[in-house]
Amino acid sequence: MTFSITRRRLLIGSAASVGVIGLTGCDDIAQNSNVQNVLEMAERLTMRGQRLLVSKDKLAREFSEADISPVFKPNGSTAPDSEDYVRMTENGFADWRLKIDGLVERPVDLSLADLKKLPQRTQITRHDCVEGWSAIGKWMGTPLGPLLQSVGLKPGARYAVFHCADELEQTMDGSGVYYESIDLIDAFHPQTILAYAMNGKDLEVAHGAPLRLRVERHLGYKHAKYLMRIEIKDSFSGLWGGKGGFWEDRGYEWYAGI
Ligand SMILES: Nc1nc2c(c(=O)[nH]1)N[C@H]1C(S)=C(S)[C@@H](COP(=O)(O)O)O[C@H]1N2
Ligand SMILES: [Mo]
Repeated sequence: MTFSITRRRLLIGSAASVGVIGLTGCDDIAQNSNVQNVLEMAERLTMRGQRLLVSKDKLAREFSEADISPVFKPNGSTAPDSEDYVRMTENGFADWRLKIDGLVERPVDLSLADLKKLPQRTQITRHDCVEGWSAIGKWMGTPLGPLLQSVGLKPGARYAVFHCADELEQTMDGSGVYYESIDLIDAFHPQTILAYAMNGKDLEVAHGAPLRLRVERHLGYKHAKYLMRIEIKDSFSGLWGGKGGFWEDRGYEWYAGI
């Protein structure tokens, strides 16, 4: 993976900023469980700090049309190559369905047309990737909270897990499939939307067609593209590496608040 060096450096940067010193080798992080523990502790502190400082409905900054970046870099997967996905692109995603299941009262399968009939929200926000670039884009989609409310959350529901169509890393066991998760506080945040349009057009394949998450108070890797399924869960157990996301399983913070 070509990005990993810069990503690891950034991770070290954030560890240093919370007072962890003496990190030298990049690859030590993944292997050294002490460092991993310190990072996890730091993450919990950061999350508690942010949740105390930032009210749960505080909005990310929104921008004007004039601020929209002329170029918005596509990143990570930009053209999923699975047979199923390629077939869906060929007929404009007419056969694509978003499944919502897990700890819900009424599991559903929604088409793109179904989603477009739901309440809409448009927001112009800045996307910040840990690799050190940002871009401002206009996103339109349906707010996630009311949708989850409409399918009914069961007792114990704590996380929304986003399963994607792409494998960012080719592995024998499928563990390279992209996935992400957020808690229900972020799921019900007013700027958390399932976006099907960007800058006034249907979402392009490079940016996650037909549907991606926008979770505006978080770093780029939380914004899962190529959504296939939202699974409501009480924990991350049984999910790939158990850390709640593709990058999280590879050492990144689960709570990527900005
Ligand atoms: N399914 C999936 N979602 C993903 C990724 C990916 O590789 N696969 N990359 C993430 C990262 S690191 C970033 S910065 C953004 C990039 O979004 P963009 O391609 O619209 O710029 O998507 C995020 N969501
Ligand atoms: Mo990113």
